[in-house]
Amino acid sequence: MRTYGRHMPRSSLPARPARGPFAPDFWRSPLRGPWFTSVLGVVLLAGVTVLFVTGLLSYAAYNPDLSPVNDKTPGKGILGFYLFPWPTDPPWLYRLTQGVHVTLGLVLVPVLLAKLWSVVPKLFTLPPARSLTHALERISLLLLVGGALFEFTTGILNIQLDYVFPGSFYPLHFYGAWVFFGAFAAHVVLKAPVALRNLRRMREGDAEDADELVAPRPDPPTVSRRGAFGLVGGGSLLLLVTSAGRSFDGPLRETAVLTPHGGPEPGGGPGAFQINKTAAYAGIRPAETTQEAWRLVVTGRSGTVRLDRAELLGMPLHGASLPIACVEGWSTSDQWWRGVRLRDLAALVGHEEPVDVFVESLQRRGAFRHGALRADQVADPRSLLALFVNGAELTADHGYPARIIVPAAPGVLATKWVARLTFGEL
Ligand SMILES: Nc1nc2c(c(=O)[nH]1)N[C@H]1C(S)=C(S)[C@@H](COP(=O)(O)O)O[C@H]1N2
Ligand SMILES: [Mo]
Repeated sequence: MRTYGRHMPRSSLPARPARGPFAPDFWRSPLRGPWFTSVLGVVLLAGVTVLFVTGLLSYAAYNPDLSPVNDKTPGKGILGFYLFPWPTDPPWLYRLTQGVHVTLGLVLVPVLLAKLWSVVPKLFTLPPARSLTHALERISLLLLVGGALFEFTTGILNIQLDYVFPGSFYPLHFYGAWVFFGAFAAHVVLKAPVALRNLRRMREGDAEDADELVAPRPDPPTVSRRGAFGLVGGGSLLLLVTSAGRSFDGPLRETAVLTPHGGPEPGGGPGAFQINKTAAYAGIRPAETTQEAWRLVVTGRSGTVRLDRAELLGMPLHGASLPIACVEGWSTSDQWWRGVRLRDLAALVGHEEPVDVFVESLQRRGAFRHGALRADQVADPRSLLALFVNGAELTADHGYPARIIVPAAPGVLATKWVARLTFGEL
């Protein structure tokens, strides 16, 4: 005798009972259950919220509304609503927010994988949709799981593989974040009450209700629930101690064994801090940076001036102690920069009032050879066209003859090998 489901018209029924992963008793782990899933869910609720907020902050830190180059998502429309001018204080702000974003993202990987494992039988329930609401719920789950995998994958590829998608990572990770977080928020609204009830009930010692997550015919346990949490937590801890060092330099940086440092290891001396792209990689020829060849071209309201290195050294020089903090999550401690204030250069071409600037490098190809800074960044007395670092001339790899350094700005805006500054409303 075949048995038929009660709610289904006969015509659409499978002729045989569900087999393989679609059969409820295919899933045997005694660990699966509402409590296991709820604990992981609550950890992700907190963690993903922090990831989303620090991600939005990183987006704002890029000055995304400044044309022509920083605005990489011109079609963002209403998704740009939260934008605010990224401040220049405290100077370590991006170091903190982006360090947290990347390190936490890595640390949550085992939790995310365990959570997906804990609910995987649900992906195989038949029929695929019982009703319109059920169909909508399953579509939102698809967006949730797909969005999570997409965001974690693009994020990890970006920090591990040295920009596999230069330029395109930014819009992908940006729009992916909105899809993921939209589905995440809907999921939380639907599931948080159940998850919290599950946790409370377990604390009070109640048995678990029968639940679709609980295996109907469980195998004997090979690991306790506590052991499984230990495995997940241990994995997270391992990722933490092998990646948090990227936010420091010196011996702590050496502990970040799992994470590439964004470029070759610098040697000793004043330039001994993280190098993102070397001069050779960026195609900077030594002949174009000599005293004879290099000129800084500064344009503004009153026209254009060309300055050689000697003329720049003749302007008032100022110092500032500032870190480099990359979107990849690594950062350096404060370096001692010395150079000409950006606001003095603006004044030189007729801008006494705070004004935006468009920065161009000698570099001809590749990402990050342009950058746009906002008027308040230009106005800050610590914002420099740096000529020296740690008491010596900039090294070629750190941007000789001149580079931008701005407090709290992401490393990507600290343009190296600067050739041209154009002041004016952007
Ligand atoms: N011209 C140019 N400037 C650049 C880059 C680049 O590739 N080209 N990389 C930027 C990025 S992404 C970072 S994080 C910092 C790294 O600076 P550092 O190599 O001196 O540590 O330089 C920035 N300036
Ligand atoms: Mo960077």
